[in-house]
Amino acid sequence: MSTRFTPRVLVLPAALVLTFALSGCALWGLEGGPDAEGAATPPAAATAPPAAAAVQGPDGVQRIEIIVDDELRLTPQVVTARPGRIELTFRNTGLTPHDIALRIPAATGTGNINGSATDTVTVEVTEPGTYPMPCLYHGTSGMRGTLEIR
Ligand SMILES: [Cu+2]
Repeated sequence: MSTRFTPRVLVLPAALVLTFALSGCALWGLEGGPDAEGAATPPAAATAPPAAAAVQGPDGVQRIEIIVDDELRLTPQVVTARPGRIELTFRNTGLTPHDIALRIPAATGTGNINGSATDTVTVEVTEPGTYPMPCLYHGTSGMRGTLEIR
């Protein structure tokens, strides 16, 4: 008389195990869980040394190219220059869009820079100081450069 009941007892635990396994995968997603090398890893600290914007022509404008990438870095992260006109060219070598703000009086930022795109901004800085260049999209992830006027 209990032979009709036995299959149900076996099916229920199997269904619970299957549900648990599937929800476990969905919970961690691509990050892979606590023991995996997941997306929770913060961006690598800047290791590139400061680089100086350089005058390259008769116009006296100091120029430098800054790479922005999918690792949420600016390379170089620290740009040095003398007071005067500085042309900053931001080249996005990745796929992730960025928007670099320039905390410099009277300067505008780049606006959106799509993957593989480039944006050039010229600023005039007369006062020596340290001027932040944060990414408006990834500032909370630490994506920030600095312009040092010496
Ligand atoms: Cu960004």
